[in-house]
Amino acid sequence: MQLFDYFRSSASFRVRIGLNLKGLAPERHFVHLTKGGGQQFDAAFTKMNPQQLVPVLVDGAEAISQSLAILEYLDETHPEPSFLPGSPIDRARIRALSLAIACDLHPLNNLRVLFYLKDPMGQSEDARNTWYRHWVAKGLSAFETALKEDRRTGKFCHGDTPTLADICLVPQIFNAKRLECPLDPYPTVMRVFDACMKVPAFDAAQPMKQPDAE
Ligand SMILES: N[C@@H](CCC(=O)N[C@@H](CS)C(=O)NCC(=O)O)C(=O)O
Repeated sequence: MQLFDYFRSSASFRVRIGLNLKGLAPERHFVHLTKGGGQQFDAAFTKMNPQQLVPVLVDGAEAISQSLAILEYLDETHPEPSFLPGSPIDRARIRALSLAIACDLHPLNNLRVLFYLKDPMGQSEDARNTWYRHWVAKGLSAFETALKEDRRTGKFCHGDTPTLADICLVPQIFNAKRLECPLDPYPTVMRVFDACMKVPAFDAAQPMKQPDAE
């Protein structure tokens, strides 16, 4: 397998965690998202992913985009340890937590959205940071309530082993820290984050431990 990723990309970070949890080490290809206007716009990469977004996982002749599709593919092809354990209702909760971050929070703060706010929308860096922190606060505050008020929350988001929900949460917290978003209001989220970061698969996947880190 081959992974096309970028050290700072949180969607790529999700996939790196998933690969580490499964004990898989694909060949790595780094796609710099800003150098020379962004290597995600190169013709060869665009052919693999017309969305021009990382990550992309190539398995044999097939290129898979979308981090959650990649993670579910890895889970189906390498079932242990499971990212979606338990009964259908357990899996529904894990998916709901994962999608709250991957579909509702993360896209609003993506690089191309922030760039568009700058040009052509003409928003200052302060205004863009306000936008960023607003959506992080809204997303994490709901996530905190969902974790705190559910007895199925354990050491991790759902039970005592890492699931897809933790894989989505951790990169989002790294982003929030980088943009100096206040995290004190989310003690349950941060307890789970700290537990995840003690797991070597999460720790080794973090941005500054990647070969392309700057
Ligand atoms: N829903 C996609 C999101 C992928 C995504 O937004 N990737 C970002 C990095 S985290 C990217 O490639 N951005 C490039 C750009 O905005 O031009 C997934 O989960 O894979």
